[in-house]
Amino acid sequence: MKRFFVFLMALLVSAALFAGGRQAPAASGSGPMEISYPWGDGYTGLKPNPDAPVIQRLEEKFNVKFNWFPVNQNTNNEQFRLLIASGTYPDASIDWGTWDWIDQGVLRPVTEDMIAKNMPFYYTNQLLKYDPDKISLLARQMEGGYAGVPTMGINAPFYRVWRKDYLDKLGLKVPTTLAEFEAVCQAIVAGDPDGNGKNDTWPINARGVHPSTYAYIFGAYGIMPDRWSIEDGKLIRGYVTQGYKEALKALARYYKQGFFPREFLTITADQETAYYLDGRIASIYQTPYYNTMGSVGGNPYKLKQKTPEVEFARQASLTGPSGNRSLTYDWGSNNGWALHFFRQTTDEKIAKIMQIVDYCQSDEGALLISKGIEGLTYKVENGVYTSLLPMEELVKLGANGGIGLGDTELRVRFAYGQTGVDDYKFANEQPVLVDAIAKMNLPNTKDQQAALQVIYDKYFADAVTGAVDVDSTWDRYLRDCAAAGQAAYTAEAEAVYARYFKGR
Ligand SMILES: [Ca+2]
Repeated sequence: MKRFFVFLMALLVSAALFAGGRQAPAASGSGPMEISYPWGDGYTGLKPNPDAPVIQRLEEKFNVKFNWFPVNQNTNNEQFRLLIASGTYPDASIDWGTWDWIDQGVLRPVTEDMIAKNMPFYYTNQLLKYDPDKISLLARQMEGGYAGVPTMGINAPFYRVWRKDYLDKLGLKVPTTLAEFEAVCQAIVAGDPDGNGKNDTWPINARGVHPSTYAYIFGAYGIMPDRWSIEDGKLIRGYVTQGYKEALKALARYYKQGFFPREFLTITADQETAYYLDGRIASIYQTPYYNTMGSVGGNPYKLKQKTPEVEFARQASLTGPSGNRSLTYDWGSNNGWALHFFRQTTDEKIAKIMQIVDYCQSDEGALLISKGIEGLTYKVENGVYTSLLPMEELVKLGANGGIGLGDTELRVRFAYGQTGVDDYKFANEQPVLVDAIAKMNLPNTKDQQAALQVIYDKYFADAVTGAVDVDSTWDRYLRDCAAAGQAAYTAEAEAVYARYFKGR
């Protein structure tokens, strides 16, 4: 999952060690406001040059001077945390440490009014548009307001991409119901879509025990194992629902029929990619970050490079056994990233930083920090933006990174082109399960949660591989969960829900 988040934050700030060369401005009232802020490339930690033209434009526009905070929270998170723990803070940072920062008492809260006033673009076009119930904000409540401004933009719900050439070869259509899905998978297992004379194609991918890989089947039964949903007015963890039980039985059936590799519990991402690029896997279920054809890091793109004649077809959410469309998986309001303001940051600075971040979300600002300056770092022809320099050079000039607080359509277009925009729109049409309390911290039952996760994961593996029969062991599994503290865990979630979310 870490790789996903790093990818998610590709446009986001990371800190970089700034080795000098930049003069500190005078601390007079009329001079530029100094802002300590992490900046740099999310993958490499590369930092802009002292005279980077993109940075200078931002500084002039807002009458500020950036000082780079010395550690990268993305590529050196441990040291970043050590600095925070020792009382050395930037003025602001975009990172995933919200609940630790609350515990440590190092944050300054923000209010919704401050966000609406200083970040009108983000507030209207991102937060209210993609998280209308403001779950991501409510999950960050602390004394005096909210513990930062949540990352929220176009969501990236998982969907399935089929090898359309394989379906065509076997006379199959993209399934629209769960029953059709199983029939298509059976036909692929029994067939030879790649024509190598062997029945050696898996219809779907599967890797490890994390629910995201299997969300298509969990969602068909209306639940996500690792999310809280509301049943009869009560919070319930997906792992102990009847829907989960039914989904496990389906997965056990899929495993038995050879729908995915036998070694799915231990398979590495690299091995899965190798199978896919060898034509051994007929469909993958992923976020558009990975499965849009515009994503050069994604497997469909890599396969098309290797085997140009492949064709792809997207699968919309299936109609499940209840007649409802399957829910799918995303991080949307359930993501851990936010813009934080630290203890010493003044009200004036908070407002200014909010305005800068908001500008960088707008089309004009996103163009500046993503692509840089026309003629210097990019050109536009027929609506297509082309970078004029290698990535490392762009970063040095201040482009290709900077500040980002969630994807906008323009950011998606810059990253993945029109095909990416189309794929994101498709993904956003799929229904998702919104966690009732998002990533809200439940600190009083940490031990129970750790013990329960061990039980959940073991039962998942045993059930899917057929080591245990689900029908005859389900009650024992629920008793094991009860003995490990499921009730206390749920009660804490209930209390948090009642206090912070219910009726808001
Ligand atoms: Ca074959």
